[in-house]
Amino acid sequence: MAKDILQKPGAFFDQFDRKGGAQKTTHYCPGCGHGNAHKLIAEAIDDMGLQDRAVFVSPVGCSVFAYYYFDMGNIQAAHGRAPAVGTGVKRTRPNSIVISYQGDGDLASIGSAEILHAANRGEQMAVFFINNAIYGMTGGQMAATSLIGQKTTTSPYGRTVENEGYPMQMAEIMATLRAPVFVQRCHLADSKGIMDTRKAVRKAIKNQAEGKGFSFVEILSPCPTGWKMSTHDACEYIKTNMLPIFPAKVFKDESETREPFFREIPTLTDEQVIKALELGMLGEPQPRDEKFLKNFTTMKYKFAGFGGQGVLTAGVILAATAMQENLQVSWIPSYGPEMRGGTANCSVVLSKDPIGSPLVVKPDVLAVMNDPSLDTFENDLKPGGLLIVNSSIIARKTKRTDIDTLYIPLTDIASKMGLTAAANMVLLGAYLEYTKLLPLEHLKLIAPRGLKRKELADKNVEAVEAGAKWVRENITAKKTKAPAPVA
Ligand SMILES: Cc1ncc(C[n+]2csc(CCOP(=O)(O)OP(=O)(O)O)c2C)c(N)n1
Ligand code: SF4
Repeated sequence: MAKDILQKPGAFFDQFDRKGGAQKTTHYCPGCGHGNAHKLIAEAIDDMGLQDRAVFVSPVGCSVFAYYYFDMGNIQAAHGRAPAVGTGVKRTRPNSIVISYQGDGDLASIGSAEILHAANRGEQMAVFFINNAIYGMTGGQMAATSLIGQKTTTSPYGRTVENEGYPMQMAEIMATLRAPVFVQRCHLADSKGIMDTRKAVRKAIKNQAEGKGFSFVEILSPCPTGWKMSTHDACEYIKTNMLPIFPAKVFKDESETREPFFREIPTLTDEQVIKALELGMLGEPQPRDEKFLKNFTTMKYKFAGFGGQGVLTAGVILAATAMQENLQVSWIPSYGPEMRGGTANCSVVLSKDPIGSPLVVKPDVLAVMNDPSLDTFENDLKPGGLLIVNSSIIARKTKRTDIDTLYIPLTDIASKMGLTAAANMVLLGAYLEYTKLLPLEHLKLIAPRGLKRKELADKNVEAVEAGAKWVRENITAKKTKAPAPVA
């Protein structure tokens, strides 16, 4: 005799580990639709034998903790960015089954651009959009999908068309795009709705497994807590209030006619990667000794100036020079918004340990090439830090008295050599000569790399030497801002 075995789908963990004790209940409120939606997805993945390939991208919202439930690959995306994260997963691992799961605040508000573009690109993923017409997690604020007249904490008199516009009909919007293969809206308000949702969930996942493209399933889902209703009334609310505005139906289904498409993983040899990333410019590291690395204290830099003064390149070259000593490095640029006369800056961190954040708020060393840069960053420099001022352009002196300052005519030195643009290399040469942080030889090795024109490469080395020479001739009392260099 056939026997039905009732048990949790295998794609769920046996036990839902949660912080703070409760191990046998979920963190969802009683009557919440997220639990049902999770179960339908887990069953489908399980029945289709896709668990080992599945990657669940959870959103910011009540379902942020989906990784406590789904026993599969899990990534938690920044608010609204699940489709972008899913895109990255799918493109690098085309064999994965990507589940992008989002609430209405996540998908239809903050993430509206991400979902539109992922859908428009036809990313090979299944998107489950849990529309409960409210921000559940944050305590019931109005969502893009809240109904006209719906009272929420941010629409206490009810949503109006005049103030907040119409409820956003995401399934309808998705169906206008050419790329999506399957778009359906369903609901969890009763058994029939749940069974329809079950089928839609399966179709979306099957489509992905068969390479058919982007599937979007909108699921109207009860939020008794946010709506301040009993579970029963919440289900009735979906039927009487939500379904007339958000009809449950298939908006588009080309699952049968679409040609399958399976993206291939680009395979690159090490040589190709090195060439593509221009890592060849670095050459092999030439570390001095273990002691240098061990004693190195983290150094943070800010290089700032006009676009075209080479401040971003100065940061890259310093970071690459430090890599010669096997140091960990980070570099991030920041571009000014103005097309002309704008400022640019970059942050560089050198460390013997992995770098947690590339952001530099309080630099140990600040190099400024123009007046606005000095004005902007002067006060950020750490007390006792080193300020390098391009005195060819900046006439004023710093107001700080608790720092060490070098005024160097960087642009004039570079111009005399016939290459004004090399002021950035003059800067680095002067800095390393002054502090002895890293060997000048490393810098001279790195400075010309990446430049295709041989004469410019030579000029870069010349500029490094000119900067170092200027320090030797003009600065008598050298100060070491860095760990004592190892001879
Ligand atoms: C960048 C950012 N902005 C705002 C928030 C606050 N926030 C957390 S969850 C959420 C909305 C969640 O609502 P929804 O996506 O509908 O999911 P639900 O909780 O209803 O399942 C917001 C605005 C945040 N965490 N991050
Ligand atoms: S607040 Fe709403 S969406 Fe969040 S867990 Fe509770 S019922 Fe579910």
